[in-house]
Amino acid sequence: MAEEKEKKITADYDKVYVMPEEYHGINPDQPKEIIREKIVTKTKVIRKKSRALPMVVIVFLILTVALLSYIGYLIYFKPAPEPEVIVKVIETEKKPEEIPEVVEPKIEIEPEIEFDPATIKPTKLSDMIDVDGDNDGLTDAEEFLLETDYQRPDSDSDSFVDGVELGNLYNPSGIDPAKLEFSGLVFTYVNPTFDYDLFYPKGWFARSLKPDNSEIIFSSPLTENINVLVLENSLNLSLIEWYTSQIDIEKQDEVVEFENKSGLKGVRSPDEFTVYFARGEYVYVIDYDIGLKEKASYPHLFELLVQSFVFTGQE
Ligand SMILES: [Ca+2]
Ligand SMILES: [Ca+2]
Repeated sequence: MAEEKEKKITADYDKVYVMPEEYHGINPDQPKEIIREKIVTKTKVIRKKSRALPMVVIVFLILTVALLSYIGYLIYFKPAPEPEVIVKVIETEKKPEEIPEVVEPKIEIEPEIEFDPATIKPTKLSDMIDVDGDNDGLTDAEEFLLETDYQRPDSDSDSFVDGVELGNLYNPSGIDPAKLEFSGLVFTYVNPTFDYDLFYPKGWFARSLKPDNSEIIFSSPLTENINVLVLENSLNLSLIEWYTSQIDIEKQDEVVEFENKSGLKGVRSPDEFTVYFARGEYVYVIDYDIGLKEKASYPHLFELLVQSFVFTGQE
């Protein structure tokens, strides 16, 4: 029995010996257990190798697939390069040091003009009269309102020049009606509170600035105004007394008195822009305001108000 086993092992050995080289190196003279153990060990190694081979192939395939996937990713999903225009913008962008320095415009400040009394414009009304083309005593602006011929001194050919006629409250634009108050060229303003009347030219507007009618403004088309104010004179001073009490004592010799066409005595201011009348406990002031204008367009119409001013009612 043992011999048969040994023959069989020997036969197996012969078979093993012609097996692949993995079985080389087994000494047939070694004890059979050792030979068997080596054979078993080698067989396990071969089996391990036979199992490791597919794993290598699988890993190789996985790596290959991964590599191909990465290549595909690089080909199809590689981020696009930044647009060239951005690069150009960056290239053309000026460096801070290349930005030209901003030069602020120089502002020339005019020196303040020192006040010099010698340069003051003349303040006397008679020195500031506007254009009077035909030299008839009415400015061109006044002749427009009075419908006279600004190129003919005697518009109605009655031998009286236009300015003289107006100054005497006559109609300079026609013989009939001769009186200015009936000509339609002027209106009569009646103050119901302080009892006075006066003429003012058509085309002007009369307006009370205070509820008690103590301040009336007559507005012209050329932003010139005539104001008529009523002031308190509670001491019932005469006009001269009241006026001199309002001005510096050294100027009291300059008081200019006059009498208007109604026979009313008044006082003119030295600059001729203001006239004063007085009655009872009130003083009446007629003031010509030309604002900032250098020429007075309506000086003779201002005189119309002054000359036509009259008190009404009882004192
Ligand atoms: Ca004239
Ligand atoms: Ca005339």
